[in-house]
Amino acid sequence: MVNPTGIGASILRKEDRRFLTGRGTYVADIKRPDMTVGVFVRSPHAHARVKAIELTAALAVPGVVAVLTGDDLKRDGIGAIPCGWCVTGKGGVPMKEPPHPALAQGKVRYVGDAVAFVIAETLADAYDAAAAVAVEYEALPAAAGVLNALKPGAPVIFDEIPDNICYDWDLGDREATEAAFKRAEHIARVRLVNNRLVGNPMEPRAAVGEYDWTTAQHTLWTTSQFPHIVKLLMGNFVLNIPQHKLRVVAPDVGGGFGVKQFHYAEEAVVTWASAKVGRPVKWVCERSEGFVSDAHGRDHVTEAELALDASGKFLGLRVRTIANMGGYLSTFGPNIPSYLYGPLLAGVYTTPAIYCEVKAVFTNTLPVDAYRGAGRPEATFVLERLVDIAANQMGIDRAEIRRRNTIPKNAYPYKTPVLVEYDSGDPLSCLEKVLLVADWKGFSKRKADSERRGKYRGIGLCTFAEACGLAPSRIAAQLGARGGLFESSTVRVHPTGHVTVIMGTHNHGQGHETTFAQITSEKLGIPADNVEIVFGDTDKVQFGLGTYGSRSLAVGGSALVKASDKVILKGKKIAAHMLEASESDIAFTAGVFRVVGTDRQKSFQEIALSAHFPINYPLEVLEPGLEEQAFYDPVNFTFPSGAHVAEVEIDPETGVVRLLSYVAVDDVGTIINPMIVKGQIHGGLVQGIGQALCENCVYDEASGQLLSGSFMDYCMPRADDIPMMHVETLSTACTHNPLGVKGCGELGTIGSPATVINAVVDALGHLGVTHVDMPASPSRIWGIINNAGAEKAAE
Ligand code: MCN
Repeated sequence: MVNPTGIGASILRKEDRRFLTGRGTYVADIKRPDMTVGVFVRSPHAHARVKAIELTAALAVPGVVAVLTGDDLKRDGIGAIPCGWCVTGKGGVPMKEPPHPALAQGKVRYVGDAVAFVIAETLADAYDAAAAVAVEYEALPAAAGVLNALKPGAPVIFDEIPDNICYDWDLGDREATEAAFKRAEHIARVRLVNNRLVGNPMEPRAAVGEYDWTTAQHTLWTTSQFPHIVKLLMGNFVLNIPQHKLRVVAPDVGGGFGVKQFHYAEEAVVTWASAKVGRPVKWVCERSEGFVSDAHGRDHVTEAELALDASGKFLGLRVRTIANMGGYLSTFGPNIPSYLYGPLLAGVYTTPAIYCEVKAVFTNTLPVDAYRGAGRPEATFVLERLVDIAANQMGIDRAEIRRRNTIPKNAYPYKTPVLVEYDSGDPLSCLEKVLLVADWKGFSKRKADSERRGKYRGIGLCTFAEACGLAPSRIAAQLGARGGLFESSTVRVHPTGHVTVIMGTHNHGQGHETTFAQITSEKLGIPADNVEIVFGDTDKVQFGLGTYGSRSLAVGGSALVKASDKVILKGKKIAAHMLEASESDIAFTAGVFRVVGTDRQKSFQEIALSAHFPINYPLEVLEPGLEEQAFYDPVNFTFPSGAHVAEVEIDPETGVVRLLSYVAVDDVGTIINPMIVKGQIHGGLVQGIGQALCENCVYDEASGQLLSGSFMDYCMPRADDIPMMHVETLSTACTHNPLGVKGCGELGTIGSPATVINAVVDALGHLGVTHVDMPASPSRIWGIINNAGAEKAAE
């Protein structure tokens, strides 16, 4: 009998009952008795020495409670904000890791760097006092872009790192790749920029700190995707608070997209400040403040080449990337353009030799870190642009060149030349399906129709694989992670058979309260409505590592399965006792414990009740209670894959690119909730389409000023920019986790930038255009069309 709320059911999201009725509890909603309000004074300079900070006027503003600076941090022995990942470069040279003080000490290194923290009775008082903080700066020349920061004589951001290079890293077999290029009949080349992005979750970041001197207990409420990691990093490395005296709570969080996955300076300052002033302190980030204080994403400059034989078979891939780290290292920053990038360059292809070099560079910009997809969209973009360029130059259909190079289903497990082994996949089926659904063959007719209307029409294709489900701790540690990346789950069965599941992952839009209830429902044979999912509070949750890298289902869900299996095992012992049978004769299916081959049985509820009323238990072999915990560390990443097709139409008069259709066929293994998976893919697609068509974080190269610091200048995609998208799934089960699942949270973001830009380039192909950098904004496209026109006229 199919379980109507189990695995595979498209049930509505349980959490939407509170979200859609405005009853969520976000950090900004937290009110504590006697609470004060904090505001950060931030640097207007990209690079400057802090000569002096004069606080007299600020302290005289009515309502001010305190003004704290980097000197106070120093005096209190507060540590620097730590980085969670150490990348080792060529020749075993470890990355440079300069200290990151929570409030600037001596120098500011980007516009928005925090210089002082003002605490007052009201927000208005705090703003008045912040305006009265007089900081004397000595402005220094700034290096905003990576190319500027690498120039000889460039401004030096940290005195101890005169070349501004954080690491110079490589991956793959250099010699084998050079040999492949020597044998090549054709070489396709591209030079591209992967544009910098601002995450902009719906809810801006916020933090509330509180200190109870009677118990020496600190509490931090924060907009975080991983409260336990904040507790560990902040408690242990920054504030020196014993772990049992620190509670971190991340209640409802209104989207994170990676941006809330780091330990931020503001969290440490608010926690420290609340103990210092002896009152709770709340900071809520302004929307425009988020532009200069939330870590940014992407920002690569890349040169890449693909070597092919005469038939279009890929022989070798060579990639050189310069990645922007910003003014300090963020929690996962160094890992994104290295281990989350290089290993993805194999894509779904059989390319035998790959060599990738990455220079990570400090600049006078906000720190750069993970943003949905994190490294994988960048790798996919490089590869898929090259594949299109090669196909066009060699006169091979773009679908056909992919077909010729795609890993066949029977070649899995497939070891790529860049570290990873794909356990399962069927990318050719994804490709054929997407071509069919998108009517790839019928495109020329539609193009002719657009031409009749004076429009340029293009079709784009991208096939890709991603690595998610972070991470096997063993592998992550070899790659530089400074901690394990397992996950945990506790299944608590109440006497009535209702269940509370306590997860180490964090739900901030992904539907965990529903899908984890569905897994429990399937495993224990109870309705999903009988299951409550708890997460996000380090006092309620056993240690857990949070949500990012599309890991929650593959890693957290597997921990839940393990804990449920333990509950079933214990249930069998209880059933054996109650039914006077041997434990090995008890079978459990669909919520019923049965003596095999008989009609003697006990329901899950009866077992739960018995566990709590153990009147005649043989206590030496059977403990009362029914609660089990499990920790799960995966043996490998999961490798979802997909094939996407987009069609665009360009108006040559205005340069506006209109996305006409988008078809995605994705393999995410077993699916827990098809509706949630589609929603996740939709959301991801829109974020990738945003990067491709409109989003762009721009710094002035000369001054380091942020030019796109609000929604007036930073263009987010809106509903009317996006057509009805067609998402289909295909399931090849992951072979190494108990559910056979692969992540889906980032898929859309990984495939869509390349798909859309391949379509845009196709639309402009008749003008001789071979590459367009993102975003394909109207001004950029209009410029390309008109320059092409001018060039043609000059011929
Ligand atoms: N799921 C499923 N079947 C599968 C795969 C997933 O039913 N085969 C379900 C899962 O049970 C879960 C959801 O889909 O409910 C996403 O699962 P998963 O792929 O494991 O991703 P995570 O839950 O770990 O979420 C992280 C991922 C990332 S890395 C970013 S960034 C992101 C994203 O999810 N940020 C989001 N999706 C987001 N969605 C919202 N609304 N807000 C964000 O901040």
